[in-house]
Amino acid sequence: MHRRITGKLVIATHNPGKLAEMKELLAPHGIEAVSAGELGLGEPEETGNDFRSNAAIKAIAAAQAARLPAFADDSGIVVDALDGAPGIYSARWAGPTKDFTAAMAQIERLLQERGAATPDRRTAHFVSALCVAWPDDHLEQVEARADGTLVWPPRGTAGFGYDPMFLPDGHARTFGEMTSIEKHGLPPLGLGLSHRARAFVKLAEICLEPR
Ligand code: ITT
Repeated sequence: MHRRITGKLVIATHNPGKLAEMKELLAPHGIEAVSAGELGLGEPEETGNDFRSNAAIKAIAAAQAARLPAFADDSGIVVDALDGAPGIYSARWAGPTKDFTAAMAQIERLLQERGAATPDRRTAHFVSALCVAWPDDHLEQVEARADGTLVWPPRGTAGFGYDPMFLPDGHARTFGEMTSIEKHGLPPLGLGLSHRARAFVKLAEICLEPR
């Protein structure tokens, strides 16, 4: 049985870009959200082997610490020509200073080493695994992806992380050139464009009242 989210929800992320998007996605559903940072919660070690298990680790840790339902996202970019890297290590490729300009340059360097110059050799997808954990250990989990190609040089200053390098299929602008509303691509713009918005649509279907 799926469980509905009611009352207060902890957003279990320490990434400001994700936090802003997760708050925006929740806003129309009238959920009272408080961030892990506001509650002074720590960051658990992400020891899972896939997005789904790392999302669960983060949601469970926050739900236990706050004694409230907690909502976590584990995400990353999967580059086909790099055998799926950086994947679940997407945050780590930016290093302790969270330098995503350097992380994007590293991807580009590896793509060039492999001679991946044309769009068909530069395909990639973002993945978002979302998990809501309750203090009694109940879990709800969903996952979605957004497909596209990697451009160089990066374009746009909106968004966060690898957004300026990612051109979603069927679009002429990178996520870095889109407003967050365009990146979500939710009604009336569409049925979900980003990995996170697409996963959130699935979560909303099972855990939230219709907006
Ligand atoms: P939390 O664990 O605290 O949520 P984090 O940044 O460490 O924050 P992840 O472990 O899930 O989160 O790392 C995912 C990385 O992938 C993240 O740091 C981003 O740089 C990148 N990423 C994920 N979603 C993205 C998006 O929508 N646009 C651009 N980059 C994204």
